[in-house]
Amino acid sequence: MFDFFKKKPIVTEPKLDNVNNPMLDQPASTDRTEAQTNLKETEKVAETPTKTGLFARLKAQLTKSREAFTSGLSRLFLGKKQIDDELLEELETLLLQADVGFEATTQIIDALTDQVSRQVLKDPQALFDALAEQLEAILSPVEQALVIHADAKPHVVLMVGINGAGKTTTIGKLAKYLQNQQHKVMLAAGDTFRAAAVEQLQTWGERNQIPVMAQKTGADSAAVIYDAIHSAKAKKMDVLLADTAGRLHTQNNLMDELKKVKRVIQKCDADAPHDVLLVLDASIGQNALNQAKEFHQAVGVTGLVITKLDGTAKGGVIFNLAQTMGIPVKFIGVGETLADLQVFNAKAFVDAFLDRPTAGQ
Ligand SMILES: Nc1nc2c(ncn2[C@@H]2O[C@H](COP(=O)(O)OP(=O)(O)O)[C@@H](O)[C@H]2O)c(=O)[nH]1
Ligand SMILES: [Mg+2]
Repeated sequence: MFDFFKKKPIVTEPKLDNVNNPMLDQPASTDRTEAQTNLKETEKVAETPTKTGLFARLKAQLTKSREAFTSGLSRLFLGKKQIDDELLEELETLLLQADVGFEATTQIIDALTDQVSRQVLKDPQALFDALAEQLEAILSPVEQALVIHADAKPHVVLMVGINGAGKTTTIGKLAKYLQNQQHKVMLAAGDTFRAAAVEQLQTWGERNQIPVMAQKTGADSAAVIYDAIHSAKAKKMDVLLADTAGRLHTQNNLMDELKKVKRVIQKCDADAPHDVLLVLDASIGQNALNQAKEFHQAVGVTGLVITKLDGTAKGGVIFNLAQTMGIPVKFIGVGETLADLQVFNAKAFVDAFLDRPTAGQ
């Protein structure tokens, strides 16, 4: 699997058709120069994607979630000329199976039933279009981009989430994204529990010329981030992305630790953290909801990053999260390369989820 953090220096002779395809894994070698060249190819993809390219990528990466849902939909509609109660009931089951969740499903089905009874919807195609509208209406309110406060210097972003959710990977992608927007970015290696975590961030920072503030494994996470804020202030950084340990949300002591990190940060800057981004792995489905509730209660989450939407059929959980939590979705992760962090766009997501063409395609 391609992982730009863990990846060892790469390839001696890349095949021509592999050069621009960061999704294709490459055999390891020790040639550092070639590795860097190859890494740059990966990064180029992040810097210059067109709108059409991004949509095509999103659509390709959402294949599993889409196929699970739309194959069921086409079976429902097969041979149907009219909309009846049975069709709506089956649609309800399909939405629940797709992890859309009880509340969002109920809202959708109620709205569609109402439109059918008012004879606004006359055939399955009209129902499909109305379904798309409803799905978009659920996601639109949570489509809120990350806004960097220009006067914060630094705008502190605390990344939280359980082990393996994709925090550190997302920090790398986000750092690149913000750098491309001309922000000066610094990273704080706040995951001091895992020996490899500090190194992972440092190596990546070195490769990408992004400063990383770190102490040794076992250091106090709050202290690392506190020092990093001071340093970022002195260096007039625009953004500080702070990594934290992947803590199990059911372990109160770990939640307490996060609360402490937040308290300590506030001693440095009363407005910080300016954002607390919760990274959620979409492939855990409904469990994402419990995680969101617990983290939100503990540290007040300002935005979500939903990762691993590629390779899972549980992408529908995003509707569930939007409907029940209403927390802004800032970004989605649809793969392991730098280009695979996308600013969340409700319409593009629904179009990719339902396999509808989108504007500009
Ligand atoms: N397929 C896929 N893998 C991802 C995505 N985001 C992260 N990962 C992988 O998930 C694993 C755990 O990520 P990591 O950032 O170390 O998680 P952390 O423990 O929360 O810091 C790594 O192998 C990442 O490459 C994503 O959007 N898609
Ligand atoms: Mg990590």
